[in-house]
Amino acid sequence: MTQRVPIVENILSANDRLADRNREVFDQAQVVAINIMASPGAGKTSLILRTLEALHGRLRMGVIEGDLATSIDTDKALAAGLPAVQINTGGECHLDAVMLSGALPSLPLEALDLVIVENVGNLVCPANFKIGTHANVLVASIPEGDDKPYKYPGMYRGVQALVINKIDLLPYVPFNMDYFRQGVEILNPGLVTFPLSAKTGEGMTAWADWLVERVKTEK
Ligand SMILES: Nc1nc2c(ncn2[C@@H]2O[C@H](COP(=O)(O)OP(=O)(O)OP(=O)(O)O)[C@@H](O)[C@H]2O)c(=O)[nH]1
Ligand SMILES: [Mg+2]
Repeated sequence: MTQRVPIVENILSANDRLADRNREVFDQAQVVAINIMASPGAGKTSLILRTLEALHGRLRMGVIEGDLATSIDTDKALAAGLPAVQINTGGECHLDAVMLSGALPSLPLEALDLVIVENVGNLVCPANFKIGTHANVLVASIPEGDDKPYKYPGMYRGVQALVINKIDLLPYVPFNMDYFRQGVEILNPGLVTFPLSAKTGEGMTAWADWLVERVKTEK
């Protein structure tokens, strides 16, 4: 006789329990944590580095960098003066709560207000794993194309804010903003969006203000 074993459900619920524990660790340290997700090259690291500048003197920020194999992004964060910890997923296409819990003791949480987690560049896997952060933010970027909400709905449904990066490229790349926004609105009505350029700095103030407000409300 065969028996059905709900392994996937068990793995996910074990992950969720650990995600709740991570959240408690952040809350005890009075730190707000943001999970940044995006496709490879959308500009997550560039946004984080610009955010550090934009928040100067307003919030104390740290970073957890998720990467398949390298420490390239962590090295950039450390060079910019950010407390940063590296998680190498060993080929996994997303971070999970176990990985995050292993990284937390390496950050000086008591000395921080905000921790930004850069998830692995991917528009599919990270959406399925809670890690214990207070908010999920998706970074879309202009060169990826305006059809991405329609093609990757899971990612667009599960976020509390959307950054539209690389707006400096709008004059050069075909991108119908109305079509893009309609797709977002169907999946996540009223989602707060921040069109910006991590390259030029345009639009960074509204994004930084949202982070400051988020930290005020959660603390
Ligand atoms: N034109 C333009 N280029 C940008 C902008 N933001 C990032 N870039 C460029 O896009 C490329 C990828 O940026 P990253 O910040 O490394 O992107 P990422 O999402 O962290 O990439 P992975 O960690 O590899 O997934 C780099 O060449 C950046 O210089 C922007 O606003 N405008
Ligand atoms: Mg990066």
